[in-house]
Amino acid sequence: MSFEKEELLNKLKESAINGDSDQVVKLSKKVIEVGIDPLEAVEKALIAGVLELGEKWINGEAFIVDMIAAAEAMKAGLSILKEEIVKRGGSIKYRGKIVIGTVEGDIHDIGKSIVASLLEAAGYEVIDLGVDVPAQKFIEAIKQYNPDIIGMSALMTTTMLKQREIIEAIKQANLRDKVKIIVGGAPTTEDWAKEIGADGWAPDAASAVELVKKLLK
Ligand code: B1M
Repeated sequence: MSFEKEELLNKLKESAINGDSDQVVKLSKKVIEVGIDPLEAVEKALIAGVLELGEKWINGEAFIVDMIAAAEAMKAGLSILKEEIVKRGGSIKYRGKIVIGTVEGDIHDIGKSIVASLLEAAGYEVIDLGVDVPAQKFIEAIKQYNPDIIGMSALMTTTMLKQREIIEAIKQANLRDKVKIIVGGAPTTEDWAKEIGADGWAPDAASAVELVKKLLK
């Protein structure tokens, strides 16, 4: 990687860690201007920054307010880079429709937002229900949008159990055969997905796109 590129990505990462949204937006625009791959900037600067600060927070060297500010800054950068990612994807005709959300009781949305952005870039219509999404809202979204896929993100061992509950609720509403369901989020695994009767699982955003392509082939 050239020195300038490495220096710019490090500055972007530091700005995300410092929760400096203005600087993150400025540097994200610079990344696009100098032709750095926006996906690389998301992975090597924005995600890397959140995880680096996450380690400090878990070890008590950073506080939750730092984490929240970093997450907001990271998402400010993602919104700039996402446009470029979609542009480079170049596709306008939708290849399918996905409703995605972080499950009830869980407000982690960084990973879910990255998955949503990459799916949009790959030419899918994505309806993002946000965070803390109860089963009823997923059910209403199936009726309202008639999506091909429901995607559920959970970041905690406690809230991933909601993924099972929401699949059961979709079954109770006689809608299970209308959609494919995929799950993800750090504590989830392929075995967990199978155990709860999901149609697929992905460990990261890029694999989530491949999984959707496979399910909608
Ligand atoms: Co939270 N938090 N947090 N946190 N937080 C974790 C998750 C934790 C592991 C940290 C720790 O203590 N070790 C821990 C959970 C432990 C457990 O499992 N029980 C934890 C805890 C306990 C908490 C609180 C309870 C802390 C507190 O208040 N005491 C609280 C809970 C709030 C709540 O949800 N009710 C809390 C709060 C927060 C913040 C709000 C401050 C912040 C989130 C900000 C935001 O999202 N807007 C936060 C953060 C940032 C973290 C860590 C540091 C980073 C999570 C993250 O964004 N990772 C996290 C520790 C860690 O993971 N290192 C931690 C980066 C992101 C890109 O990865 O989300 O896994 P991830 O997404 C990946 C893949 O999972 C996959 O692709 C993504 C991109 O590659 N993927 C999918 C994700 N969703 C998918 C969906 C798919 C497919 C793939 O299909 C639908």
